[in-house]
Amino acid sequence: MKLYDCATAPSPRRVRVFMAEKGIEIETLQVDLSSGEQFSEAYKAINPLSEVPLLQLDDGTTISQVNAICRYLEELYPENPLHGRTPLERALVESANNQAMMNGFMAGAEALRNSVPGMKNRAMPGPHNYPQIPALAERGLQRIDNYFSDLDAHFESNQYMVNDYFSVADISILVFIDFAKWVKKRIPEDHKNLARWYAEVGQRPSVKA
Ligand SMILES: N[C@@H](CCC(=O)N[C@@H](CS)C(=O)NCC(=O)O)C(=O)O
Repeated sequence: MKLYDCATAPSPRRVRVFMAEKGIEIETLQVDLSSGEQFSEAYKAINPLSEVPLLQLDDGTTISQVNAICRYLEELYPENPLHGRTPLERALVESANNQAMMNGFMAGAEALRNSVPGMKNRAMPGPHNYPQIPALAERGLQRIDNYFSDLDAHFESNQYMVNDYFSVADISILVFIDFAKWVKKRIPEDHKNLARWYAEVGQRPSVKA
């Protein structure tokens, strides 16, 4: 198995932190997004979506999308489950993880990709070009603020996203919060619950991945 990765990008970091939590080691190949390597014919032959991360199995099968890759690895390495230990936990983790994607990552990507000059015409990742819409960048910043507030309220009475169970949803949110710094959004001073959670999960060795 090989993981196509980019050390500086947030989406593959979610997979790296997940693997570190579970003690999984996989051969990792870097795709240099800054030079546009994702659009090279060689990489497009492996991943027509021109995105990272991508997991390639020994028989050549490829799995794209962070959530699908983490799910597959969870099935292969069931010890220390991060997707839930019971049917209810699995449902709650999936719900929280979907929200992290929609309200966190999509908001951050909207804010970044619709504003920075280096992403002109690249407002969405993937094989198709889309022009930037400045109003979407503005809305993305508002959505980040709102998600920070929602998370702060959640952590008032919960240790992690799902009660006292650390899961893949916490990994997604941690990586989102670090990604939000790219658009100069940090946990506001008065969001004490979110800051408490961030400080706690930030001490896990896996976050360095
Ligand atoms: N929905 C995809 C999103 C992956 C994604 O956005 N990857 C970014 C890096 S964080 C990428 O490959 N960007 C390439 C580009 O901007 O051209 C997933 O969850 O895996």
